[in-house]
Amino acid sequence: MIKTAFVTGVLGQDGAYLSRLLLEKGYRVVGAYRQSALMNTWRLSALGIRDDVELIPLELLDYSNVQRCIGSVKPDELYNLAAQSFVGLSFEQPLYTGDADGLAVTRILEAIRSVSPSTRFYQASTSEMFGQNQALVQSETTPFNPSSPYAIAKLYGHWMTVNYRTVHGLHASSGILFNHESPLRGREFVTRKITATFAEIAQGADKVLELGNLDVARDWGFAGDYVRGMHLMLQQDKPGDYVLATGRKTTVRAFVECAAKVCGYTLEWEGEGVQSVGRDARSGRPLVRVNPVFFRLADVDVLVGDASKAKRELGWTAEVSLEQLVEKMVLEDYAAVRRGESLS
Ligand code: NAP
Ligand code: F7E
Repeated sequence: MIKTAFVTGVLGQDGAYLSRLLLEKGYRVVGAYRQSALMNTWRLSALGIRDDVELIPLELLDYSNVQRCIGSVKPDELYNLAAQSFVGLSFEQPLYTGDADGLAVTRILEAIRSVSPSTRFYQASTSEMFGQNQALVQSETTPFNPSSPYAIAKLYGHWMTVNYRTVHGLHASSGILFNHESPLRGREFVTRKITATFAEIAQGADKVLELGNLDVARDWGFAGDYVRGMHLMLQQDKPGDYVLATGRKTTVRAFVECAAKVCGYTLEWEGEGVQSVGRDARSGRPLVRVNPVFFRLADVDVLVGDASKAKRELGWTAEVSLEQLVEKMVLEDYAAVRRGESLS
């Protein structure tokens, strides 16, 4: 029997990698995108699966549309990846973020309960839900303390997933994923901003990379590893909540140094805080500086995850190291610039 998977947010980074994985496993993949937006399928094309995913429009803010789409497909598995996923923007668009990232989860769960109760459900939850917290490493038992509208909306979606699991008996799982990146990452996120800008600088662009807080630390993994974990969660007899993370902490500053190194630069830092400048050690040319525009109204200093439950119960671990990830991202951006493409 061919299984059907329904993937919301199919045109995003994770939607593309997850769809490829599911197609490789023989699934029929129905991918939902938001009709109001430009239908930008570049990520599906980059992975060579543009024509293999059945694309349907879905408006997550309209319950009748959500119910009709789920009722007509009746998928075996539904992965809810759609979201306004940029934390910085959520301070400017708190209501939309609350609707798309929070209430929309309830619309999907309610539709599943009403018209397709045997559908297994995956919710894309996030390490941002931990916010500023006392734990050195965060796991499924660490208390949440969200500090952005994005994190608060996601926490609501997380608890509704738990609620529909316990109250209505749905097979509903929540993946609490730490940052995961790839060459398909949007350029608004710090990792891709860094790799794309260095790829341009290394090929002659007269640019200086402008960043916000260089000293925040995140746990960065490769998106291709994380979508394996999503799929594994829905193959378990019982649903649950799982942290996916590498367990390694890296500052933005260290990520920049690593990307610069792939391009043949060694960075030397001078100045503190907003005065920090990173210069090419050989020429003295400034390559990185701080611009306070990129500081958040509230940020989280450090996030690093403990994925031992996922390892124990799912057999999941992150396989790609930070160095391999950075190299992969820089080299793909470098090759695209070389081909004369403007980077997406
Ligand atoms: P992404 O690249 O931003 O993809 C999200 C997708 O959701 C985009 O294609 C976007 O469409 C779509 N979307 C936004 N608002 C929508 C709406 N109202 N209706 C329908 N679709 C909408 O994000 P990602 O990195 O793949 O992340 C996937 C999910 O995991 C997100 O829910 C994110 O919050 C969550 N997450 C990500 C990470 C990470 O590190 N990547 C970590 C933890 C959790 P447009 O392209 O049209 O905007
Ligand atoms: O920021 C700092 C910034 O925007 C990472 C999403 O996928 O992961 C992602 O959210 C850190 C923050 O990702 C710049 O302040 C410094 O502390 O790449 P980011 P994010 O906010 O961690 C989580 C897990 C998700 O769930 C989200 O959906 O880097 N930072 N300078 C900067 N960030 C950006 N974007 N740009 C800068 O110039």
